[in-house]
Amino acid sequence: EIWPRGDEKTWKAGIRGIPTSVSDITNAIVYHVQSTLARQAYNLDNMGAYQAVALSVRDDLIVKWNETQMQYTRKQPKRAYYLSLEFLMGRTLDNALLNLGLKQQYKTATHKLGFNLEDLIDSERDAALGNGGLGRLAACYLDSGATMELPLWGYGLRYHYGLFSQHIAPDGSQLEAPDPWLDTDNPWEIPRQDVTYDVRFYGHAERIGNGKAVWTGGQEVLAVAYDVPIPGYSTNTVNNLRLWDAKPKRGFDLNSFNAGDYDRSIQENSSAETLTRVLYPNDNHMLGKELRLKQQAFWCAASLSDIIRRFKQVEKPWAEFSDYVSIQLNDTHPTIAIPELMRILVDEEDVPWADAWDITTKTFFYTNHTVLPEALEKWAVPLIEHVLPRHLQIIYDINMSFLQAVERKWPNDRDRLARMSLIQEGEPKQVRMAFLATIGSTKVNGVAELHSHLVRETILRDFVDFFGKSKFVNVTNGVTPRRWLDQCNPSLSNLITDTIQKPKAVWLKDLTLLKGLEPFAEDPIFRKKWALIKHNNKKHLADYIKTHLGITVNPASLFDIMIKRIHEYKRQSLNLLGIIHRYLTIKAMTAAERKKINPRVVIFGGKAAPGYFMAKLIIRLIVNVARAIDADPDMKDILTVVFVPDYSVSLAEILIPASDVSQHISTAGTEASGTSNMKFCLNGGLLLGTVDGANIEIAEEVDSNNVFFFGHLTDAVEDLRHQHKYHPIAVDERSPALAAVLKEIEGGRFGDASVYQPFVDTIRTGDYYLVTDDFDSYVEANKMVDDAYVKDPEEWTKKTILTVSRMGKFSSDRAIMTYAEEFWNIEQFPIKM
Ligand code: BZD
Repeated sequence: EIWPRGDEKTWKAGIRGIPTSVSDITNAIVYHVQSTLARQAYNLDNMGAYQAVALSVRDDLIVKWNETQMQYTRKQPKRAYYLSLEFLMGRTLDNALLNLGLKQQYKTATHKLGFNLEDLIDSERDAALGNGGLGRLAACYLDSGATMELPLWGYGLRYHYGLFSQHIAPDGSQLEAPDPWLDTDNPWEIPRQDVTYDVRFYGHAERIGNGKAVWTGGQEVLAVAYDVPIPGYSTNTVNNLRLWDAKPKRGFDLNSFNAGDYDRSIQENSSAETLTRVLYPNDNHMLGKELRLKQQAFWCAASLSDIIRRFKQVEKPWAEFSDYVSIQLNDTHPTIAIPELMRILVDEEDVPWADAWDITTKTFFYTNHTVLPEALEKWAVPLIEHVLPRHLQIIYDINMSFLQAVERKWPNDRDRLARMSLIQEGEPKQVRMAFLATIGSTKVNGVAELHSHLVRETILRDFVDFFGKSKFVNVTNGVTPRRWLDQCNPSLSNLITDTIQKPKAVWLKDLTLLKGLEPFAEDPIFRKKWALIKHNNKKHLADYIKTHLGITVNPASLFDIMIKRIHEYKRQSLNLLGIIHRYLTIKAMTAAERKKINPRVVIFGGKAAPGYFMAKLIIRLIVNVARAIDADPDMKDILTVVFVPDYSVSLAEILIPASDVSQHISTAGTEASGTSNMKFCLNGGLLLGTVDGANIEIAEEVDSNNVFFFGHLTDAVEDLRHQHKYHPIAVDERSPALAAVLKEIEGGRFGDASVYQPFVDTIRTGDYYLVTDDFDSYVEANKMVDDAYVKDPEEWTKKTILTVSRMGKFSSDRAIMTYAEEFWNIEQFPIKM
């Protein structure tokens, strides 16, 4: 190897190491205060100190990031790429310090400079580049990929506005405000003005024979890379999350500008920049907007160009592409990458169609996250034709050869051809993206056992018949124990370390070692320490609620938490109706009876998609029920309901460690997995849930004695829905208790009844999510929770210890290693420094 320029020794002498002594760290911070921020000690506030600290940590990350990327480039291991439209990262500073192993040093260093590290950590704003579970899963997987020392990169979009922030209006309804998170400097990204690609939209595609075509005209937009370093925990690996920003290709149209047409000259500009303006705030709902399709195409095209440029450095034939590259599709959002890779291979690289298809299908893997029909992506054919004319041709060609193969297998089965076609007939015709992702991939996976089973039995049944069972597999989701235990619940993490006698750096990377806690469930002294930690976490949450909402909650109460996107299928409604039932029951009691009740604090958090009327109405009713209960002196210290506005990753880090019970109560068969259920259990909260998603596997691991299950099972749902539709029975008959609750809402107890009538109607008629059917058993399950919590606190604590000790399976390290070994065929690649 030849040193590129100058004197190697001089270069190497200048290369920065990672300062680990407190004095080197304070020097680095002061340097950034003085030079980068141009500020001084006397005018430095928490925000400024946060920035200086973040910049010095960024320097450390970059050292390891450079080393990691250089070693990948030199050795060329096979790499995997995680394509996700969402990465819900939350805050970075605390996580980076813990993963680098520098938190203690920074604590001392900032203290010496007159600051409290925890306050600085709290000054950071969340990177909310995702809606919910799907986006947060992507973030956990990046953490695990780096921690497991895998050559794994993420690709996404650099949205200038993250998920909207939520406010509550005086009448209780949700108000949305934009989230301009990049307005304050973002130290966690490295702009790469040198890494850019052109992406084309619109224009004209002309076939030139042999399956090839030429695509010209239209609009060209520039994709610019921004790199976000992803440090592994206690390793040298720092992987990369590459986010694309859209820029106009030419600054502005000089001709129109000179002709005095200023508006026109900047039009192209703004249309390019709109592309990465904002994250779409819908989860589990398909919205057929042109801009969304352009976002998908822009991100897929840029990412593939980048991956291919890297592949070309190894100078291998195209046939070996999938020996160097695996690409995981996070839901169908990046499905357009399949025809895009075909386009590059066939049109630009002269690879014959059949070979190109072989390469493509070996490269891609598809994760499905939902079986809800309204969430499955379908794009109108005329829209694709307009925005991506060449991709539509390719989709038609793929469909043609696929349907020919189906026809060979099942001759003259027209129904089957219609069912399996990538194109759904209708006005307009639509492209079924889940089908395209399925036929273009080597493996298709669901995210929990039940969900994967439903994928095989329902939406992709015909495809299982065609391809065989082995292509359709399960990888149960996981969560990173670094953020979701060590970072958010340090006291519990420390107690675990002391108890199982394994170094933290060992058990946090092999979560099955939590098993070592199990014997201590029988140790009363240990239980006392354990329970005290929970109590302190509840106090911490109570402080937050007091400061931010002015509501007093007693940490001695049972803390019952439900935090997730507001959705009818998730059934916040069931929780709310259960609360009203509890309220009415307590109202009917004598003062003496009330004294015996175990006080409960029910906490909700979650955002509704701005266009989702019913979800927003549910928020409004929650808030107004909370207010009515708060205003009722009879409920003091017995029942409190809190809606925590603007739920986020950083709020979850306060809420989750403080729960005694959390609710995961979706209609059976609707919640693909759920991941917060895992986080709660990992922090010693128990589940109140339906037999759905990953709840089932959690119960299998921790023992169903330690989970409060209720409600109908998945296989009953279809019949019940049929009954509601064709043989409806009044709520008064199905559940008198629920009927009484609905009457209170309709009687105006929680404000103008007419406002809430549309919500009540969803339950009275149709009841698609089976609230009526599950209500009574839900109330029963809540009684079991109360009894277990009050009657035998020691037994309760035992349950929580046993639960934590058995949560090893749900580490995202296990999940990412499954993807690495069984899908991507990539190997661990430790970085030596
Ligand atoms: O994905 C969620 C599922 O609902 C959960 O059950 C599951 O645990 C997680 C992770 O697998 N799905 C989403 O969060 N989906 C979205 O956020 C989304 C966003 C845009 C478009 C469609 C869906």
